[in-house]
Amino acid sequence: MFQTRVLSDIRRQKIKELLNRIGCDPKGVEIMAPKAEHFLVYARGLDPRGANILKQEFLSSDGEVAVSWGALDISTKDTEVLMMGTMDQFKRVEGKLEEQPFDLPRLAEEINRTLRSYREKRELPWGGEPCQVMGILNVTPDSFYDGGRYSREEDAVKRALEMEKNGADMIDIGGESTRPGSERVSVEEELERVLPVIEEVAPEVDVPISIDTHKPRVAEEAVKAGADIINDVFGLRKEGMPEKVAALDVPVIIMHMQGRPKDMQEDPEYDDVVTDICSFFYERIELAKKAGVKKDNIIIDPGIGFGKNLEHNLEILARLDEFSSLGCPVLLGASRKSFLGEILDKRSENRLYGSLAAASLAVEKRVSILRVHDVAETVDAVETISSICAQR
Ligand code: 7PJ
Repeated sequence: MFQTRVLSDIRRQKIKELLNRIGCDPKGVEIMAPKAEHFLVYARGLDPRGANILKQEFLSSDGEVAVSWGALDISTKDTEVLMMGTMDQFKRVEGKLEEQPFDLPRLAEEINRTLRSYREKRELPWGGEPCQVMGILNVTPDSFYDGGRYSREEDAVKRALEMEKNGADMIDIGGESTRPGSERVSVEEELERVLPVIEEVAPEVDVPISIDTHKPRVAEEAVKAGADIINDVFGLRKEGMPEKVAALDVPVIIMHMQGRPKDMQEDPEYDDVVTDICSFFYERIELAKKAGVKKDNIIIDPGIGFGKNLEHNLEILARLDEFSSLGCPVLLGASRKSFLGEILDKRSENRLYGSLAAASLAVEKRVSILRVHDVAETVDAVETISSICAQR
């Protein structure tokens, strides 16, 4: 028996260990390790002439590029492409593209940056562990799971301290529910809800506090009161928000939402849910940078349940690692959300185990922050999965 088997998706270091164990020459290990890592890289908006050169370059390195028919006979203005190859082939092609026309040198740079972002460990702006837990503290009367529970200030402070004790790496304070069908509240109302809580909590806890708001005035007052991070579920769409975030110079979470909370769950539609959300992030990151926000301060979040049906949410979760190609830490908020209710046929009180399953998958798929209601349980899940993933 040769005892053949297909190997798991192991990372660079493990591949090198395996080659050493087989007894390869040390030079051979360096040459062969990049041939053992395979990638599919998608790009859009290529000039069809450039796409044809790209295909030739990959083919001459024994890789492959899928292009549209319209790109082959130059009948379209631009094309999507799917590049397929080993790390070694990507490196070789990148070198050759530097000499080519049709914006191919810039494509080479983007491929290089994308592969680097995807493969490298990501740092959070405030440092610490690679995967961190954000505890949710809603000071709203109407949030779907904890609405009304922590609206009194002393209850909110108690809850924040409890989450910190349970291992929360940050606390997210929100004064406006964004559940489907919810209505917006005024700036004054939101400030009245969150400011006293931030002022009470900030001096008591050692972990950063984020303010869940899309309004520039609330963001500013909250930071003055002691908040360290802005969590914007509207993705910097409120007028003046990008400039405000830049001026405050704090980390910001840009979340994707299709539509508005009032009507976002009425038949949401995408061409390809992950591609469409990534396009949104590319556009928002550019806009934020133009307004003066530092790239290192941007965290992205695909926004589970915000203008997405069950199938959309599941596909986002299955392909979560793709978002780390953008070079920003990724946050996931799946805790007790209604997609779990749809899968399990359970109310929000009984969705803890489903939430932990989603959180565990997210750790494996390179997510940097998990926004959750159940801190102690999630911290255990994160530590377990992180220890396992460190083995590959
Ligand atoms: C999210 C959020 C989320 C971010 C809410 C709930 C609904 N902020 N705020 N990501 N969800 N960044 O608490 O489940 O998924 S409100």
